[in-house]
Amino acid sequence: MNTYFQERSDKLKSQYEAYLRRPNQREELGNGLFFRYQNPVLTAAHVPLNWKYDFNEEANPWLMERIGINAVFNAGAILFEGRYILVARVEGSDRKSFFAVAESANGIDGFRFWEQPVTLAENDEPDTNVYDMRLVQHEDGWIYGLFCTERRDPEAPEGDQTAAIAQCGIVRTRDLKTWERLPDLETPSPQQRNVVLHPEFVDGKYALYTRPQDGFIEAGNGGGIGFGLAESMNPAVVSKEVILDRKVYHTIYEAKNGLGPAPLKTDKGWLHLAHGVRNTAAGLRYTLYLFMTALDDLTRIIHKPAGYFIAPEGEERIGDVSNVVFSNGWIQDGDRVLVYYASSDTRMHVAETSVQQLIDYVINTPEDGLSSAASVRAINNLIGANSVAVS
Ligand code: M1P
Repeated sequence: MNTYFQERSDKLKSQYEAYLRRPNQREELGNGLFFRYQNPVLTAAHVPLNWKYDFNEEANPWLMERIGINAVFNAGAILFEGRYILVARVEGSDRKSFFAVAESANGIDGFRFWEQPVTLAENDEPDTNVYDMRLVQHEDGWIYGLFCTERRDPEAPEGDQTAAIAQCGIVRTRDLKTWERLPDLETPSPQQRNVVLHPEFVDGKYALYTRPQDGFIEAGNGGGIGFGLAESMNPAVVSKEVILDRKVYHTIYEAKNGLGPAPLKTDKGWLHLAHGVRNTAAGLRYTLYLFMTALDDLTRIIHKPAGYFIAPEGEERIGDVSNVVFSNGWIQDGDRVLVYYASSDTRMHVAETSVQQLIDYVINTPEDGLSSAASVRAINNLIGANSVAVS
């Protein structure tokens, strides 16, 4: 073995181990809603070296990367057999995404990918790209993974190689190792992204949150986060969608929105985490927001704080698609809630909070008054209440 190869191999391996063993520190003060952590929890640098390098010296004397990994983001999350599991969207340098499972003992650091990425069966119409899996432990006993499957638009002219059709692909598993592919979700809408399965039956049916959209990027007349029922998941057919959370002029969800992970059940209602998208001169800005729906009617929003819950900060603002935070996974462990969010379509982070904090936040934060005057009134109300409190 030549010295160059040996030294390079040793350095790559020790650098990789040191990176994976980095402890993660919680930020000191926070905003009272959640705590950020110092380091991202999962990045392209976590991808095992043997997914990228050929370690055969004869075949690869320069020990060069044979397969490039571009980013790790938008992970579904689940607590499974006491382990914190992320099913991440791993994107290669060829721009194709695939799923890979990573686990950690505490959910904060030490995430390691399993030996191999998920091998996803294909349906009759093969996927070109798959991404953004939402994991749900359903009361029927299966763990479902709902994800976006994307294929080139067959109607697109030859000169247009960007037009795509997005739909909801579905898999289910009991062990996160063997995944059964089910038919794609059927809905009345031309395209779907950000589809989420509700964990409980509703009137004996499967309940799905949808995000109907007219085109690949534009939600268009789709209107917002939708909701529909399906008799079965094999195949899953939603024949009627209602919009439960609409896009609204001059808000953080004026351009589009979409549900994040499946909602958490609390004694006050279902807690939902979603992303909202607004337009800016610098392009789209994605932030995360929360709302709560009634326990007896999943389509009735009972609390919705104004503005965002998490927005990109510092290095989170920069990446392949800058000014984006996106979440499709959170884990509740007793009262503790770990919110896994990706920044700028590049890396995964965690924010730590609790069910009690989230309930307090959604119930007691003023709603969006939808005008500057209403925002000033909300601040003056708070100043007034504070002056009574201190006098
Ligand atoms: O690039 C930001 C996000 O854009 C899409 O989300 P949405 O359909 O709500 O616009 C998705 O491609 C998502 O993966 C991506 O993070």
